[in-house]
Amino acid sequence: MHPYNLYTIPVSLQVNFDLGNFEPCSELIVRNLSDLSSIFNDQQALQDLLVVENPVVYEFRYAPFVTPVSDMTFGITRINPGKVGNEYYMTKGHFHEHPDQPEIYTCVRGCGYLLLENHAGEFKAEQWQPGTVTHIPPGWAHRAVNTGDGPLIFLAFYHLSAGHDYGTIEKTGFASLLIEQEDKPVFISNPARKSG
Ligand code: M6P
Ligand code: ZN
Repeated sequence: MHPYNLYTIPVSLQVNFDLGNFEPCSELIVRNLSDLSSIFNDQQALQDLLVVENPVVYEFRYAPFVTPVSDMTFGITRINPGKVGNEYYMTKGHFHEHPDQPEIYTCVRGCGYLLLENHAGEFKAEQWQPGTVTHIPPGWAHRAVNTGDGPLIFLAFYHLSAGHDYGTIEKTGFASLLIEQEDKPVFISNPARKSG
């Protein structure tokens, strides 16, 4: 049994696209830099930053609209602007636990990229600006990267039961990193990449 309310009658909530939140909201997850230490390439830069502070890298809020026969879920994520060394702030990234589960992301503020990789190691990067909608097919790990000076905010639509598998992509790392060079985002192959 999951702990969520049952929504058997229609219900609405109100999103603030500037702030990247919505009301009413009961489920909030905050990821600070110390929660994300394994995903950044420059471990020295990471340690140097953590000595000074432990900033919020991103927050996500979600509303699980669970009924006895369905579990559509709405989420909104705000990634703050920032870098670790020259690598931009980004989400942890995950596969879905259930291999038949897709997801739709919609960028509403800021700019960046969605990095995607499947189990065969095929890599794709989708460039984002407000209004970009990306369909994530089943079997593709997904990570959003904020390459802008302000927050990157995106909506997510998925089934709660899709689940999060963080471990698989964490083991190998994504094939490419996004770093800043001469004020521009540049893809480089991940030096810490291990074969899956
Ligand atoms: C979106 C959805 C959530 C996800 C969140 C943060 O809102 O895909 O399911 O949890 O982004 O991403 P991550 O779980 O990779 O940290
Ligand atoms: Zn997902």
